[in-house]
Amino acid sequence: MRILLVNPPNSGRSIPEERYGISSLKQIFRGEPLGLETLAGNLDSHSLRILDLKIEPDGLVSELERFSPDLVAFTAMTCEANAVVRLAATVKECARARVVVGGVHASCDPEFFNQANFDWIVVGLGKQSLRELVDALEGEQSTENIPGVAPVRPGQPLVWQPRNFDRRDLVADCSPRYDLVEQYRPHYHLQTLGLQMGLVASAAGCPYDCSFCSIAPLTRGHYISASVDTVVRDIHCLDQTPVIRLVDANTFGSPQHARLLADAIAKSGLRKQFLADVRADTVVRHPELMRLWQEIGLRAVIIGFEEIDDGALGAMNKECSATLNREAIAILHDLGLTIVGDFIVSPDYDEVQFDRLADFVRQEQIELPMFTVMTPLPGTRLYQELQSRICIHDLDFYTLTNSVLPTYLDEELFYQRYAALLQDGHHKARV
Ligand code: B12
Ligand code: SF4
Repeated sequence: MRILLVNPPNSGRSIPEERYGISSLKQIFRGEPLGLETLAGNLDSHSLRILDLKIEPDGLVSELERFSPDLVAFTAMTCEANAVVRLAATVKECARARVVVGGVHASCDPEFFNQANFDWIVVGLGKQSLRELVDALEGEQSTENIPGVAPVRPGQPLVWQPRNFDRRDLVADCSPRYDLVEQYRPHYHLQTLGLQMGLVASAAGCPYDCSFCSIAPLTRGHYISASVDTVVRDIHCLDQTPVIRLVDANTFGSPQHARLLADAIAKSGLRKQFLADVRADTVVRHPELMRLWQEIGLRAVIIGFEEIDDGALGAMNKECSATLNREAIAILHDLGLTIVGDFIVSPDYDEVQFDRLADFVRQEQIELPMFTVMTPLPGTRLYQELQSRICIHDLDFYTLTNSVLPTYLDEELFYQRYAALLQDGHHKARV
C-alpha cells in the first residue's frame, strides 16, 4: 500500500496582530514530525512518504500527483484542526486515497473530525492502531472493530472500542523512520543555539491530571516508559544531530527509569546535549537525578511553572506549589542548567498580576520564560469548566497566544501587557 503521512502547515490566527498590529507574538514552529515518523516505523513492507507542510506549505497537490497514495494520514494539534479539514477536502478532490486522522486533537475531541472527507479517526497512541487498520485494509477485512480506531459516520455519533494502552502500543522493536524526513532535516534547528535538534520519545502520557492539559487522552491517563534500550537505539539513529529534545510530556515521570536511562546513555558513549520536560516537584525530590543527567549532557529543562501562587496552582490541579517551584529553580541554577519556564497568563489577569509575574521571572532569573494564554482546549477539564464563558470557538485561534474568553482588562491593554512579558523575558534569553 502507498501511504502518505502529512504534517500540517504552521497554523493559527493571531488576535493581537490582526486587531492591534502587535506582530511580536507571531512565531514559526518547526520540529520533526516524530508522531508520523513513529507511525511509519511500524508500517514496514509498505511504500511510505512523509510530507512536512510546515517546510513546504504548498506541497500537497503535487505530492498527491507524484506519489498517488492509497491512504493519506494526517496528524493535528488543535490549532491545526481546521487546516487539516481543508487539506482532507483537497485529498478527496485530487486523489482516490482514503484519509485517516490522528494526534492530539483527534484524541481529545474525535467528534470534530467526524466529517465526510475523513474515513477513520484514531484516538490515542497510533503506532499499533494504524498498523491494524492498514492490515485490515490490505486483507480487505472490516475496519469496524479495531480498538482505538473510529470509523467516520457523518451525521451520527462516532462508535468505537477504546484501546487499553500499554507498552505494546509503543511497538518497541521498530524505531521511528527518521530517514523519511532527511530532506527536511536542515530546517529542524534550534534558532537560539543555531544547532540542529532531533526529537526522541522516552515515555508516553503522564500520571498527573492538570485541568488545562491535553496529554491524558493520548494514553487514557497511563504513563508508559519506553525500554532503555529502545531510547538509546533511537538516540543513535540521530547520529549527526548534536541536540536531542526528549519530547515526553513528563520526561522523568519514573525516576527509576530515568536513572537507568542515564546509566545506559553514559555507557553507550553517546555525546549529546539534551533538553527535557521536568516537573518542579521531581527536581526537588530527586536533585541527584538532575545532577546525573547534567553529567551526561542535560543542558536545559522545560518546566511548567504555570502560575506563581498556590491558589491558582491548586485550581488547575497542578499538584505542585509556589515554594516547590522556587526550590526547583534554585537547584537547577546551582547545577548550571538552563530553565525554559512555561507560565500561563489568565484572561482574568489585572495589571497587578501582570506586574507580579514579570517581577517573578526577573527575580528568579528564568533564562527563557515562555508565556501562553490560558486556553480551554477541547477535551480538557478546563474546557468543561469554562465552556459557558468561551467567546471564540474557531479553533484557528487555539494557538495558546490568543484569549478565547473575554479578558478582564481592556483587550488591547491585555495583549500589550502580554507582548511586553514576552519582550522583557526574551531580550536576554539564552538556552
Ligand atoms: C514536538 C512538539 C511540537 C513541534 C513539532 C510537531 C510537529 N508535528 O511538527 C513543533 C515545534 C512544531 C510544535 C508546535 C506547536 N505546538 Co507542540 N508539541 C510538541 C510536543 C512537545 C511533542 C510532540 C511529539 O513529538 N510527541 C511524540 C510523538 C511520538 O507523539 P504524538 O505526536 O502524540 O503522536 C502519537 C499519537 O498522538 C498518535 N498520532 C499522532 N498523529 C497521528 C496521525 C495518525 C494518522 C494516527 C493514526 C495517529 C497519530 O500516534 C503517535 C504515536 O503513538 C508536544 C507535547 C507532547 N509531549 O506530546 C507539544 C504539543 C503537541 N504542542 C502543543 C502546542 C499548543 C503547540 C503550538 C500551538 C505552540 C504552543 N503555543 O505551545 C505549536 C503549533 C504549531 C502551529 N502553529 O501550527 C500542544 C498541543 C495541545 C493541543 N490540544 O493542540 C502540546 C500537547 C503541548 C502542550 N502545550 O500541551 N510542537
Ligand atoms: S501539564 Fe505536565 S504534569 Fe500536568 S498533566 Fe500535563 S504533562 Fe502532566
